[in-house]
Amino acid sequence: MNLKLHYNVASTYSQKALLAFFEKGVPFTPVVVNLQDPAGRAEYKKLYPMGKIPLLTGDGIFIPESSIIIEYLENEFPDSGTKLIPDDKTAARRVRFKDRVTDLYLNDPVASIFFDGLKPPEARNPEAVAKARETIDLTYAYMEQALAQNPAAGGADFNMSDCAAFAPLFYAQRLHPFQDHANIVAYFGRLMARPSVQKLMLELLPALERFNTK
Ligand SMILES: N[C@@H](CCC(=O)N[C@@H](CS)C(=O)NCC(=O)O)C(=O)O
Repeated sequence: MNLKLHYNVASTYSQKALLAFFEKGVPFTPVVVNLQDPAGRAEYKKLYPMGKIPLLTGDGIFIPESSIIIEYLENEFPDSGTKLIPDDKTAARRVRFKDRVTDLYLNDPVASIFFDGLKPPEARNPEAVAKARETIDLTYAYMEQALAQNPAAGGADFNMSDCAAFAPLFYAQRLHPFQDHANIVAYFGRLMARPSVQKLMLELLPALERFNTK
């Protein structure tokens, strides 16, 4: 099957899907989408009116939403690479819960801070940024405690929620640092050491350099 992943490497949710593909070792055709370019955005919205990346297409499939893409990969390629969603239903529910917490209460607020910082000072929304920081602090507290109970998280025990956590933590290093949370620091170190993350870095770092020098 020819799977096409529509994504941009700078996008956190795209990174989540990319990590899942790399962990599972499933081949795909990359289709780079540039939502910062009005023409690129308009063109992409013809394909997916919601205009969100990542999106997976292929023979008879059209799958938006990073977690749903990962569910699809796990269903179609259960024996390939890392198992990202456990077979055991209770363990799977716990992974899905961590995935939701990570997307909603870490990724989204980190993205709010990032995009607010790109705006001219008069267009910024300090109240929304303060609220985002409050949410991230609550998530850090939750993660710190959850990681204390599972020191193998992101290492020997790697799953969909770890694909979700890498990108927001990567950007949070600068936007809302977590160095006071020893377990998160150690967890991020385990994520950085994964071959899938190293492979992602090869594409991400040059893209970020281009972004910063524009
Ligand atoms: N819940 C979606 C979120 C996807 C999302 O928000 N992607 C961002 C990039 S990281 C996007 O496409 N933003 C474009 C926009 O909102 O206009 C998922 O998990 O895939």
